[in-house]
Amino acid sequence: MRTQVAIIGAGPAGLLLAHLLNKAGIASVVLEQRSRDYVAGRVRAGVLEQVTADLLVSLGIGERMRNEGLVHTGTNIAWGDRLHRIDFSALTGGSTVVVYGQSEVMADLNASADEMGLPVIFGAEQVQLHDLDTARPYVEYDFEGVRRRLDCEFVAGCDGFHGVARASIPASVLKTYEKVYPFGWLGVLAEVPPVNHELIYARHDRGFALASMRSKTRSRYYIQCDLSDRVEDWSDDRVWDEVCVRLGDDVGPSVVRGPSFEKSIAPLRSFVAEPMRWGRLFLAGDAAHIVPPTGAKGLNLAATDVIMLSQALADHYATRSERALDRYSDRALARVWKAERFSWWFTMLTHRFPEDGGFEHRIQSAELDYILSSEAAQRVLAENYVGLPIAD
Ligand code: RFL
Ligand code: PHB
Repeated sequence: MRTQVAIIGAGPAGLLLAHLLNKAGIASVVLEQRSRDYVAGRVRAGVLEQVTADLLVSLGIGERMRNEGLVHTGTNIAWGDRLHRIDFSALTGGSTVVVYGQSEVMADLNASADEMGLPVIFGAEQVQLHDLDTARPYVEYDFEGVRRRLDCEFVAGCDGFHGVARASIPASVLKTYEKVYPFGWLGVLAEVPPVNHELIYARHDRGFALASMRSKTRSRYYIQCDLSDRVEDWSDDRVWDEVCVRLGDDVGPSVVRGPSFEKSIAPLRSFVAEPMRWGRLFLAGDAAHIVPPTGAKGLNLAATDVIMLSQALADHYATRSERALDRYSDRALARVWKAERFSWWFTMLTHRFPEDGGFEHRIQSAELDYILSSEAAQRVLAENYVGLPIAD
């Protein structure tokens, strides 16, 4: 089999790229090791930046998001038993975010890929990338028990943090930066109405909590937990008690409890691999970088990476020039590092750090106090949360 771009991974980055390339008249084949239901069913991101929402609309797959997504014009910080609102719209000249789950985005991307006949191969195992530093790279994989070969001109590594693409770049070329946080997030989904019409990020002495949602009848809550905690340690009652305490006296008592139907623990990490290109291989999304979820940036970064990558490939096929391809890594990384900075900062501001003494705690309180009393500081938060522009 032969194509122009072999895309490894059918998560948000891989499928969005397949759609973008198709729109630009560039052929691709997506190879995904897991099943379609597995990838689409993972409970992950919930907040789309304007640029991500606009991308879905421009690809003709924004219909359900427009009808069912919840547009939020602000967010809230619970601290010192009070709720403080950050008005994105007023602070940024009208920008908003859309609450629409990653599993819904995946369902829309898959349905539209089916309709358009985009080749997406689920169950492609043992993927290996070859000759990436030549003009004729190829990919080998097992499918239905047979080893197969896909010849291509470029490979897009959209295969997440544990994929093969980044690992195919020689260690002498790749530089990685990493920060691992000393806690995790326990997340639950429950069929109960959200406690508030917008998200609430809570800084509490017992640790961080986040009240989010998937719809007007489905809530998503997260609480900071120890890395050694297991899901079995957290009964629903214990989760709800902790959520209520951490959200503070203002909103805690209004939380509607109910049985959770998903409960998981995720570690928090910041990670960047540079460069995001080696020869004919280009990395995008979690394959190149991870952010702690506090800033809601992971899925959005995957979307903006593939916007830039599709532009570079389209420019290459139109002009046969290497210029845009050569610029991809620097251009993407400039935006990635700003999102890394914001996600790190928002995590440091709102979490309890086990090693912190009284000094760090007081500094955190002073910063929260400053932000909540300064319009300039709130604008910085708002501008980063709704998403920075994609620079040329
Ligand atoms: P993905 O989604 O990990 O997809 C990669 C795909 O590649 C496949 N794969 C392979 N395929 C073939 N061969 C191989 N060798 C392969 N190895 C891997 C995998 O099976 C998979 O299908 O990466 P992608 O596409 O870059 O997308 C990234 C996003 O999924 C991720 O950044 C977000 O979910 C992060 N995230 C959030 N992002 C936001 O923008 N807003 C949020 O509110 C938000 N909340 C979250 C989050 C992530 C979380 N967790 C669990 C990590 C909340 C949580 C709790
Ligand atoms: C979510 O709803 O899953 C969510 C929302 C905001 C975040 C992280 C996760 O910052």
